[in-house]
Amino acid sequence: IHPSAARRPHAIVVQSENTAYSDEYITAKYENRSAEVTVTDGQFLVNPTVQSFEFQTKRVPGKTGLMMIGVGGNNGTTLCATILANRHNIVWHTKQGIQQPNYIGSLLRASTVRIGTEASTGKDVHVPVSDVLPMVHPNDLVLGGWDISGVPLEKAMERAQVLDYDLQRQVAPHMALLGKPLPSIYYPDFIAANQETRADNLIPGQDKQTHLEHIRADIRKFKKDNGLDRAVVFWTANTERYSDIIPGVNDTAENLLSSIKSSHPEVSPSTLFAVAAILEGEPFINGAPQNTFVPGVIALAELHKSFIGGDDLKSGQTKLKSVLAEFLVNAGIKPLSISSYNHLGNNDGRNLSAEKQFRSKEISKSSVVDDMVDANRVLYKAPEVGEKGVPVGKGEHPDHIVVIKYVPAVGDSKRAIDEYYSEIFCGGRNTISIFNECEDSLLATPLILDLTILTELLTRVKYRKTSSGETKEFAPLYPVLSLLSYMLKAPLVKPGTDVVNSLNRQRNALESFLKACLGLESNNGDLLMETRVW
Ligand code: NAI
Ligand code: DG6
Repeated sequence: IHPSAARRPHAIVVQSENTAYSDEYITAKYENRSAEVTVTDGQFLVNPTVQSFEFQTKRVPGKTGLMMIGVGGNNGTTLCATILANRHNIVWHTKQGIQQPNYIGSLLRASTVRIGTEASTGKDVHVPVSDVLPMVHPNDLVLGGWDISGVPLEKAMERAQVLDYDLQRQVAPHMALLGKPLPSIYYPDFIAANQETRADNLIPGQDKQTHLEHIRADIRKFKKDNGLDRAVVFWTANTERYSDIIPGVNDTAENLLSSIKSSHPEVSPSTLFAVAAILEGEPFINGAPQNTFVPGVIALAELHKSFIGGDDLKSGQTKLKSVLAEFLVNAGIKPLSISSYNHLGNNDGRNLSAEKQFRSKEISKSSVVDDMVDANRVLYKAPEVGEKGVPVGKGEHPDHIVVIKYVPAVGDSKRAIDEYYSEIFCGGRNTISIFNECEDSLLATPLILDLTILTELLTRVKYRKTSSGETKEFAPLYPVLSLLSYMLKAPLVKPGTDVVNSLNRQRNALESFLKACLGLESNNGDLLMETRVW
């Protein structure tokens, strides 16, 4: 079945006094159950808590655009070409035979969620995640964006060397209709010097305020020309170096805006794009590892109630690590070292061969086991407690190294090699080695789609707390969309809250949230109470 043929407006209807449907909204009551713990003299006093919420989800997704920064790169062109292949139902020949387009690798379109048990048989019922709430279909996204390289998209797809020739050949005329990327901003200091030869499609001048206004105008024009309700702005351009966080420059919304006015050198292109999207009230997602979201950006997003999410697509090695490290630690096995190597030969690898850009990637790839280690102080010693009870250092941690090398010959087909070396029972040792080989951009593209579609959905969800008895107006969610964490290596979260890296927990959070919007309980599913009792 062609994916769009399977579209149904109301695949799931919840019949409960907690859930109401109108033409415009799904409104659901939800009780958030948790526990508050007080630790005194080695004792944990646990008080169960309940907080009541009401969620209101606008039922009809608006017409949605995806504006990619770096649209002419491997991810950008692969995304455009594969959507076009799906939209036009293009099939192509490979040496294995005929290949159909599909959305394999997309959590939303290719994975399912358990919604309950069948009334007559008691068997589990699973539905595609994309059926839980009304979501935009990827085929319906309007595509566009910017690139510092002015190569037309059908040629840029060829340059990427990701897709089979027969698909490239057939999709090229459709890609040509998307035209040339919009000119972009290039501040050479932020990406590797080896990218300079690509930079031939630039917004003129060096004035950052003018650049900001230009990008804002591009977003407005794209929306107007295509009759869009929403444009998700997505950074899938080269990894930048980290920006220094400088008091007075990028630490508050006000300082950041005035640094843009004075063209301060520490304002990166990605930060400028994020500010443009926020000021236009459109969501901004960062698919690369750099710290685009300096404190001033987060503050600006809060001020404008505009949505942001990031950082860095979690496509292969790190995704596996966020499962394996948790499996080991939760099994009571103690990883002593995790050594991760990878080499690749695409333009991303070339950019990452420069030290500062590699450092950004190293940071995002390294943080992924921290919360699992912190959660198990049986295996790993807690930090020493210093004066006034303040912890000193981070406590015991496995050795963790990340190496990336640029090997042009392998192109987009990244090789990742990992060794997990662990302590087991009574002094034993366990070594797990993994070799993973895969086209990087074919892993990344479905994540860009999931992030875009989920983000659009989350802009349509509003909530109010009802515990206090007063009925307040429905409000939008908090601007930092930490619910997107499943697809991201270094999830951006609400300042002051903990990052969750475990892939399982990230998926549970997302599933639970989607179900909560329908008034469905989330956590009882795996308890399977009926199978535990007579
Ligand atoms: P790529 O190098 O093929 O594409 C990046 C594109 O960005 C290039 O066309 C370049 O000309 C353009 N660009 C650079 N600076 C720009 C600017 N200021 N404005 C507009 N365009 C600009 O890289 P690829 O493979 O598409 O990856 C994109 C990003 O996604 C990289 O930062 C990479 O680290 C990140 N990423 C990729 C993953 C993957 O599996 N492919 C996974 C995780 C993250
Ligand atoms: C080399 O590490 C290139 C990177 O862009 C990665 O391919 C990308 O960040 C995906 O990383 P991971 O760890 O999820 O496979």
